[in-house]
Amino acid sequence: MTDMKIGADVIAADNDKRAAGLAADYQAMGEKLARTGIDIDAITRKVSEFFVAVPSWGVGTGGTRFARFPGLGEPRHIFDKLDDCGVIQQLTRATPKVSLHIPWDKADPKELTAKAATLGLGFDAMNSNTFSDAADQTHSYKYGSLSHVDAATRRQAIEHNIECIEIGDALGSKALTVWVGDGSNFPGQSNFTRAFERYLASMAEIYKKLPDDWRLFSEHKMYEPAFYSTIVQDWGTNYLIAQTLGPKAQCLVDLGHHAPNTNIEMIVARLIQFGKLGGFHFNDSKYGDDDLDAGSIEPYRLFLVFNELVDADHRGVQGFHPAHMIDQSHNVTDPIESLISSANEIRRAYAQALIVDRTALDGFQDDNDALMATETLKRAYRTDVEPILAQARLNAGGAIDPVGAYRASGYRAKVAADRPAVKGGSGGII
Ligand SMILES: [Mn+2]
Repeated sequence: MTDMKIGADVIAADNDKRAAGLAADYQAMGEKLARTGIDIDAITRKVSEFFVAVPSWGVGTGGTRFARFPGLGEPRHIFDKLDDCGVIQQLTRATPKVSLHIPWDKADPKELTAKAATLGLGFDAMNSNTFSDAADQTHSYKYGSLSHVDAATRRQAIEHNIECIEIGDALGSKALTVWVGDGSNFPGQSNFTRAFERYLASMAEIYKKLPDDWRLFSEHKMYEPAFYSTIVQDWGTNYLIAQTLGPKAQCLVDLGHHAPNTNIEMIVARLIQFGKLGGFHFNDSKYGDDDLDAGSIEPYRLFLVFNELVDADHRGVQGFHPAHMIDQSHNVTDPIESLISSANEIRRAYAQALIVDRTALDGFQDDNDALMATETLKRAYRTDVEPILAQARLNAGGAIDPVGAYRASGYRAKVAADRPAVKGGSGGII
């Protein structure tokens, strides 16, 4: 039984207003692409098959170290969060899976599975949390978790990750992303080598418990919550972890976890070349890990990342199936609208990368024709692929204009009536 949160009539009415315009735009774009030998329907089909997971924590309003300002109708628990994720999927048809964070989303796996099924959702990678203390835990993570100096604290963190695998196994998940806050705030506070040895030994314990068809993701982050050193500070360390642990261990690239101006697309290429690209946390940033909406600051960089992914696909890289997830903080927008918009931006970058003329690009690269090589990328990037994105949504039963249909539905006001208002004021990213 399905329990879609937006009425089919609401979506149909909104689509009706826009259908003629879309048909004309799609037709015109199809003719334009056909002149360069591209079949628009083939691109639309590929876009329809591209999905990005929504993080359960993303549907709540985020915050900064200054404060958090909750919005209306904040989800109270994982079942409310799933309702919100269901809305995003219903309208975009791009986000059929939800990524859970344990212990925040802990609930009976049978109830979670049943609830998700009514919304047409499944579960993506599981996320552990050993960067904050749960109410009932024995040992604190104030000074680290998997790399902690105390063996009992490390054991507790290992057991938590193993529990995440067990819960995920019951939910049909196939990957664990290990979240840590381990690091140091002062030079001398932590011995880099010994801490990393302890981290690797802990990760090896977790790796041993992975089912055969699972993957283990580690994620690099240059700073925060520790501000002098973090245990997985860059992609080189991330690669060393994946290489040390074994074939089921791969690296996650969170676009916001790099210094400004870092050539992230090149990191992506390197990880693909050596079989260690596990997937992405999509977001954008201006200065640091601001967790802004994907494509909001540097859409060209997002396109260049997708250019590497499509290139890998084009070259037929074996076993290439990166996981895609959004990981961002929504502080001043309705989180549902931000996630809808981000899912679209991610698909946009993918569609633009799909129309790059790769034969021409190869030729220009071999001829050292830098100008035409870069122009080949720009030509694809400048193409307005919105008709393709909208048509993909429409074909799959979604909305031509998902934010427009969402606003027309009055969903936020409806849930605000059911869910009590949350008082803000405290700091901390949720
Ligand atoms: Mn992340």
